[in-house]
Amino acid sequence: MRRKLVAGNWKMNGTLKANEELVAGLSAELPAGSNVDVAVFPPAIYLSQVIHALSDSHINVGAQNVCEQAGSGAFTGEVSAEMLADIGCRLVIVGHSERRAAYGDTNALVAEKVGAVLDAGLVPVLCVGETDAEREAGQAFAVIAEQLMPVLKSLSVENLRQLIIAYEPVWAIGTGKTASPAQAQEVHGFIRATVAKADEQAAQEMRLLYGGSVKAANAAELFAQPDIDGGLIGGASLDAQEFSAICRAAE
Ligand code: G2H
Repeated sequence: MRRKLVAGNWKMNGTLKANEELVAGLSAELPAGSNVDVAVFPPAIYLSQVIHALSDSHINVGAQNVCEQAGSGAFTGEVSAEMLADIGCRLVIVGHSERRAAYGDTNALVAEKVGAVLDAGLVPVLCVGETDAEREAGQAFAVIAEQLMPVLKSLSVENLRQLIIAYEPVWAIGTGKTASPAQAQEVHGFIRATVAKADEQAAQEMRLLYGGSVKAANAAELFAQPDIDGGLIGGASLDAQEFSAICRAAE
């Protein structure tokens, strides 16, 4: 049985004060002992604040991006996976569509970042997903296979078994449009079958998250699908009550 994971991607949102309130709300709303794993991904500058605030909590903290270069060196403005591990991060989102579209995260670079995250002992949450035009052209599976391939090819079986994949159709991100549970399940089934070609056990154990305008009102139906093991939540993760309701929908 795969444990469900609900992950909150705060994107470029937050202030010291707002984070303190959000984390206090989550701690109050989400007591330990649930059968759902929960993680939040604040902006890099607030990671230490949130890790400290959640130090006694079951809620994990992750980063939204990472440098593909290991360790330290002359890479101005970058943060390495080892640095994230050093401050207590547990997970890292890699290849979010916003980074692919605006910051040059190609499939090859994303695969390097996934490797860097694993080498530092952290868990990558690899994002994949097609645009509206690609879906309309019947290219959704081909695009996702192309996004997966460099990662699947570059990882050892042992590392592959650590990976989490999030399917985020670009047309559903922050748009209010959600993939129907059947549409999402179809792609999740495809992703699991693709991973199975590399390693059957990894495919069976791997958590596949759905992301794209998930809210409390649509979460339960999505999470009930056989290959959907939780969600990567953007806008709705900034409201403690709404995010907690999504976490409860995964129980
Ligand atoms: C997709 C998702 C979180 P939202 O980007 O990664 O955002 O839930 O706002 O669509």
